[in-house]
Amino acid sequence: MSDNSTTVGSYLASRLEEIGLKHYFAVPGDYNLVLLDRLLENKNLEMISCCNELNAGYAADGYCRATGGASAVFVTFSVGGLSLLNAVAGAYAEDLPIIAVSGGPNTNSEAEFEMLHHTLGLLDYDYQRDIFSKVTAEAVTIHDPREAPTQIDHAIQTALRFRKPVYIEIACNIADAVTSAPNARSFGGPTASDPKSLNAAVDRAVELLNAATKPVLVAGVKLRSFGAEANFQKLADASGYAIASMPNAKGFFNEQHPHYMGIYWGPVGTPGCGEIVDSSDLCLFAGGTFTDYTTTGHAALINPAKVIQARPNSVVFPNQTFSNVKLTEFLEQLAQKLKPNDGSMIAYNRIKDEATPLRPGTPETELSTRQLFSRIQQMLGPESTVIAETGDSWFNGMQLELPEGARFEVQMQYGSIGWSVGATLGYSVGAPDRRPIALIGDGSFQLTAQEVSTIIRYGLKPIIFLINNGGYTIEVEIHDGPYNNIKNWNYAELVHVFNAEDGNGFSCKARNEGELDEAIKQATAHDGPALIEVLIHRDDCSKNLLVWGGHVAKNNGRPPRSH
Ligand code: TPU
Ligand code: MG
Repeated sequence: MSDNSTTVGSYLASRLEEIGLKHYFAVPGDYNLVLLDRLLENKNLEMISCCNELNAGYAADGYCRATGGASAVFVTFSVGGLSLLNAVAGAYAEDLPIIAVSGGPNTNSEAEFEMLHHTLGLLDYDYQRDIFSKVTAEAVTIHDPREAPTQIDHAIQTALRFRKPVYIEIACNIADAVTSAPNARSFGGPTASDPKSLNAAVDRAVELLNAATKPVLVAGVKLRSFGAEANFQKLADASGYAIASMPNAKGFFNEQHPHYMGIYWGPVGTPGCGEIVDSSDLCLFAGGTFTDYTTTGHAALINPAKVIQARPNSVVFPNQTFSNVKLTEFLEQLAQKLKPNDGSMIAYNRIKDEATPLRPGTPETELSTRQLFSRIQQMLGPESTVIAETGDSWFNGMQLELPEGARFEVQMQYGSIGWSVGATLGYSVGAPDRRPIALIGDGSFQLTAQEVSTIIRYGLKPIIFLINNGGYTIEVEIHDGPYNNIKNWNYAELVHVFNAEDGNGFSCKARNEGELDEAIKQATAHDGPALIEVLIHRDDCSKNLLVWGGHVAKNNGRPPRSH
């Protein structure tokens, strides 16, 4: 092979390295084995072998969250790809640039109308790419090695620019085919705003916000994906406004900031915070998304006439829209031009509640979620990342007060249970200097439990709180039935199963406060992964879940409209 040529597989590996990846997640199969051989030759990338493709996809999701960049996952055709699909759809919903790569049929198979294993048994060779095209920003099949560099580069660029997953299918006989060596180029993130539109949007916002008496600022989930957290912080400092975060943006703004009120989440938000946002005469939502979940069944009193929405690529005022304005540039310019106004902060200080610290019970006191979360609160430091699975963990996790530097991860747009086990794996790989604390309900854990084995295999060190409340409590509060009961497991014992002869996982069960304190002490001191199974009464859940469940049920239960 000459100096300016390489193989398609090696080309892809080099590009992944160039955009900052140090790892990728994989499950092998005969359609991708040669591709994996080429990847393994790149010593700057490490393969993380997962138990199944869904979990590998969730791990790739967690890796993006940890690094702020892209991630990659490699699977085999159809049996692997379609299993990965749900995680990629989640990444689409959550604006995470996963590069999903599948091996594909030999290029001669299509030409010769061959029936193939792992397929639907039809002479259709494109269906997996077609399916992925719905959940990615770009889906390509590589059949001609000469086209591979253009296709790969374009897909990677698309993922980074739009913060969405992309799908690359590489025919199994093409991974090893010769193509151009990668040439120098850069892969940029989102493009710049249209200057005219940006200026006009900033002028309009300055005019309206400077005229308001009690303006507030709310952080939304798109701030991070679109690189706008730092400029949001600048705007918060410069404006003096009271600041709230939407639930899926928890931790994107420093919770220790003197102007931070709490979580804006309708009736289940931080007491006082919603009242200030809803009574404000003008509210700037930066990167917010307004779903039934983030607004508690649309019970948050958002009045469109008093809202400016800064979106990733546009700014929407009550009666005016400016397109091609990038969120981060808009916030940066506003920070330079707004006149400070602490009207909303003064109003908040008048009504805010001082939290009353919870006193511990005796060592024999049966565990409650409140006591559990007051212990988790004490564990948090600047290096902590809390990963909260769908379930009561959302509501209890949301009430934790994050020290400066601590982070919080939640998959609230997509809400696919089981996500957090894979995401904890991927997050731990992507951020080796942080120690994730994962809050996982028993029901969710049962979907993806085996990936704890991969966490053990690679010696990662998250602390998992497995909350055994005997069922799908969040579902109980939305709509109960016998389907919300689950089979109990000996969750703590699973770690021994996965440890087998060489693993170093620690686990134990905590039934009361004394056992919990001891468990946390041991888990924290353990130099390896830890799982604490906490036994919680089936009816013990946060007040906020009860309220939220009622609102979501009401929203789901609206009768059909008659036509
Ligand atoms: O704290 P808790 O008991 O609510 O959490 P747990 O035990 O993890 O239960 C979660 C229950 C749940 C279900 C069954 N939450 N959402 N669902 C519906 C659902 C089903 N399948 C997927 C993949 N995602 C879902 N959100
Ligand atoms: Mg449960």
